[in-house]
Amino acid sequence: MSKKVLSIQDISCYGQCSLTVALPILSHYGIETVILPSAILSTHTCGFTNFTCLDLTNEMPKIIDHWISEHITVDCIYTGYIGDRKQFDIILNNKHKLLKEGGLFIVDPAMADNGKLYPALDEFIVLGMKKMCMEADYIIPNVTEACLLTGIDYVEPEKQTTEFYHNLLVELYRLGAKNIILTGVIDGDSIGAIGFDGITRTTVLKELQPKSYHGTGDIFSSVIVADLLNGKSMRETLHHATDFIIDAINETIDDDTHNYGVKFEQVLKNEE
Ligand code: PXL
Repeated sequence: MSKKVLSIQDISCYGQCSLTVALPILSHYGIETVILPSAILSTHTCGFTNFTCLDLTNEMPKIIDHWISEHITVDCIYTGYIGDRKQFDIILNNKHKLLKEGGLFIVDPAMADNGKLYPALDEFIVLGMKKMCMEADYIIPNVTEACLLTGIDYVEPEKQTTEFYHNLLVELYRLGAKNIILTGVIDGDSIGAIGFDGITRTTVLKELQPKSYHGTGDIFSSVIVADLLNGKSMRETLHHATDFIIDAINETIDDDTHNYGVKFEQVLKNEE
């Protein structure tokens, strides 16, 4: 039977991130999607100015209450970018009502990159993401997010060591997350991710790409969510998600007009 995922994140109408990438990717891998949009923005908030934002915090409990009255449940709740701190309690207070028994709560604490919080966010978002990570079955932070969640000082990529990554993983596990997938891990000319379940570390590294793009974190997480629900192992999942990002960058890199996201659609097409 096909699995059902509820994805809670914003709709950035233009810019290839959050729900506009999660939905096509999950659907492609045979997952039924349910969405709870946290806000509607004209674009994402990095690299664009004067973007519009319609906050949907007040609508969220009404949508959830209707689902509960209809006995709607899902196999997984997958959260991403959250722009309003009031939404964390709404999600945490309702997640057990919406998740089937044994269902997965997967948190991508999408809030920061390259040592900095995204422009529209503040420390209350960090606190809220931390609360969600404490209850998660899987969390998928990048190195900057892992530092914000643990209080470990961020250091530039050239200074990041195996020990630094290990400390981040151990501290994130101590927070309460059952499984951690740390992304954007660098080793010389390689980049990738480390999975950690409290005992075993699974490291997958591939060739560092010449350019980085916005939205690749959301694509990475969406592939991971799909693969985990489809029963793939941590190692298979990490290989697939890192290869997917490399392929998407290669599809995009020759087009100078396309710098707001990556052409992940071509990768899905090539996988058919
Ligand atoms: O890709 C993460 C993301 C999602 N949604 C919005 C964003 C960002 C990152 O900046 O601005 C609105």
